[in-house]
Amino acid sequence: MAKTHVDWARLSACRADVARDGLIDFADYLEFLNLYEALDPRVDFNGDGAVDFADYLEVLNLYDAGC
Ligand SMILES: [Ca+2]
Repeated sequence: MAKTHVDWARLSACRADVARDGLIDFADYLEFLNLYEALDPRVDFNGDGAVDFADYLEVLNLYDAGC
């Protein structure tokens, strides 16, 4: 799978980089799933105070969009 390079200046705004390594790749998806399963508030991507399927859909959109 190809990796997408992320400009470090934009990293703080790149929410799809869940693993915080500067790349958008499968590691981010796996990290998201770990946090999602733990109901970690860091993956409340839509900011509604709950970790649920809407956040899963949001991260897929962010992942597709890249940074
Ligand atoms: Ca949410």
